[in-house]
Amino acid sequence: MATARVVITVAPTGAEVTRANNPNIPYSPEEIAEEAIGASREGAAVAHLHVRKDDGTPAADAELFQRTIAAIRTGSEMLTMVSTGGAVWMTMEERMTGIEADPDVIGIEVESLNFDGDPFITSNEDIRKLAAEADRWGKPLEIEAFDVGHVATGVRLIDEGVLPRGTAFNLVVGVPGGMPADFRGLQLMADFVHDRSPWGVTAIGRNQTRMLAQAMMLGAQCIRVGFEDNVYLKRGVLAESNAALVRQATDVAEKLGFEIGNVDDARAYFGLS
Ligand code: KMH
Ligand code: ZN
Repeated sequence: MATARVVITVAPTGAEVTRANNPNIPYSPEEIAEEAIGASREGAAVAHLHVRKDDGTPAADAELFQRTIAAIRTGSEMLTMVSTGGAVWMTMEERMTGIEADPDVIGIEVESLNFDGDPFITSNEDIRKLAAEADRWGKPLEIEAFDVGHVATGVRLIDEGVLPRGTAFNLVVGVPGGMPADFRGLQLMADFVHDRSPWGVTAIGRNQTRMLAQAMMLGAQCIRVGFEDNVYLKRGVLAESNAALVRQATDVAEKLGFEIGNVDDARAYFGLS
């Protein structure tokens, strides 16, 4: 049996955690890029990006995305993906600013939920607007699915031709209000993925490592780690960097018998030539 390969995505900063949670969280474009590049040296092939103001407030600013992506590209060949989830309070226009930074991949929400208690809304109109923008820029999308219904909607949008065939799914478990970080939930979400789509898993919080192990055993081709999802290396021990979190994920993947995917594997995963 050929050894399966797993692409690792790093999410260096996100929008919810702050330096009160972990003082090592990067805020400036240069800090975010340095963290992404450090993570790429440990095996991350993709960087999922949000940007921040100097004080750590989530930002919706094309220039910050541009600086971050330019800095990453000077130090790594890893793929860059911009979030269009942004922060719960952003308008869709604000959430879409990262596209102007010419990333390799664009994230897309296809449903709504109470995200840890806050309404996080993505309308049908938003989805179509974003899908059209991604098409105009010639960029692949990654569907961010927070529950099984989101996966079902992603499948329907592909079948209706709103989203391209082969669009990747990121199954996110552990956001309060979404699918819990629980073995039964992840299995169910994976069962619903479109049969021609690659899929990966993001697990928020303390069950992260065991959920990512389950994801790989279920056939996930991509796993995500980073401060956006979890600031601890293990119970009570804050991670010193995103690279440390990636090193841990790499270690687990290799112990389970997987090889770590490189940038070419990441390009194939997203259907990039
Ligand atoms: N910050 C959350 C509201 C994404 O990047 O697409 C949305 C989020 C998911 O982080
Ligand atoms: Zn994100």
